[in-house]
Amino acid sequence: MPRRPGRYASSSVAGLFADAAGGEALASGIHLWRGVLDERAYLDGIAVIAAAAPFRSMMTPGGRPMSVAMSNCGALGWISDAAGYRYSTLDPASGRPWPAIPEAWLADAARLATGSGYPDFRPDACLINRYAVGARMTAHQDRNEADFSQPIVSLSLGLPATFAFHGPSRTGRATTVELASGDALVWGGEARLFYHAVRPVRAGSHPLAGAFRYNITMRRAAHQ
Ligand code: MD6
Ligand code: FE
Repeated sequence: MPRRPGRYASSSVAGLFADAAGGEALASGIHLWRGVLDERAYLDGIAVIAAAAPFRSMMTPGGRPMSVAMSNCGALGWISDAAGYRYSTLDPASGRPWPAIPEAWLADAARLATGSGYPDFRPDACLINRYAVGARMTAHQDRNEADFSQPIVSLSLGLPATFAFHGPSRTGRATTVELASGDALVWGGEARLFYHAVRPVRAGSHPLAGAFRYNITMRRAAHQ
């Protein structure tokens, strides 16, 4: 996993990151790990998953197409349509199960979660967001999961984006952070139900991802 070897050099020492050393605590429950992902490996993995479960623009419950294109892997995939937001074992576009979460992603998620103070994280759902230039995510809470004591591990690839988090209320003052390719965010504890948003992705070109930003969120959607 390491792209900057120093960052994770000692991560095989059990417990070393139990206090989130190495990650940066942006707020209670929000841990940022900069430049820790193998970008090429992740982008290759996304391409493999998208071959089986192509990116698609889902409809909001209100009937508008989302600007972000989505796919999933794992036992459960997050979907949205006229019936609402929920997790589904089947890809509604194909009627088949979602592809499996790559083992390397699960290993990274476990290591990042453990390093951020969540040693028991076992994701069963992985949403992949694809942002073209101008796409954005309006303020929302992630609340379709069964157990809010479980964190979310969020990985950013490709074009950078401004991520804004508010607090327990949508109208709370936003704190913004730039998420670059290779960055990981672990989102849990007091922040687990904070409202957050992604500002419209700015024009640009990433050497490996072109004019796209990808975000991978691994979650525990069902009870353990
Ligand atoms: C994104 N991320 O970065 C959207 N949700 O494209 C999220 O909505 C998100 O990064 C929950 C936890 C972490 C996240
Ligand atoms: Fe979210």
